[in-house]
Amino acid sequence: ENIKNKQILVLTVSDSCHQKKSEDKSGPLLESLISKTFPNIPVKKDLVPDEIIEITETLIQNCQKSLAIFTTGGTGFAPRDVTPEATKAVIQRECPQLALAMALESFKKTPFAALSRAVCGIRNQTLIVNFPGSAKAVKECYESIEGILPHALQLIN
Ligand code: MTE
Ligand code: CU1
Repeated sequence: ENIKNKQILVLTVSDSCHQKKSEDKSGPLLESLISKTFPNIPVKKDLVPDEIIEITETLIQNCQKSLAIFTTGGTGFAPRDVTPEATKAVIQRECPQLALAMALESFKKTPFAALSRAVCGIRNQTLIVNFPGSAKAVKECYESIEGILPHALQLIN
């Protein structure tokens, strides 16, 4: 397929946002950050609850048309935090150093970075990156990998 026709997906994983009990701030923030890095690529948004089946299905359904999928939320230690497990279930190649790059920068900001279990990997020609749920964490983590993303996507395609 033509890389020019591909999108980037921002997937918010949150029970409370899905139930409309809270407003999704991290998804729109991530969308605007990505749009600045990739002004010519359409960025789409989706929102699913913290359910492993819904996360994996959404990841699989979007991979073919997406250069990358960035998730936010569900990476922590709470019983319903299953985004890393859903990600591991669909990726074929893990990219542990990408997660490490985010962790190293995050530790400069907060020791609570240790509470994210974020996973990064590749399914076919799609890069999948987990971010924590808070807008603060999204900004910090995105900024730590922004500079390497264009080359990463170039290599995959
Ligand atoms: N990483 C950065 N850079 N900045 C942060 O504020 N918050 C942490 C961590 N990673 C944080 C961060 C906290 S408090 C938690 S609980 C975990 O991400 C998991 O967040 P999640 O369950 O919303 O995905
Ligand atoms: Cu936390």
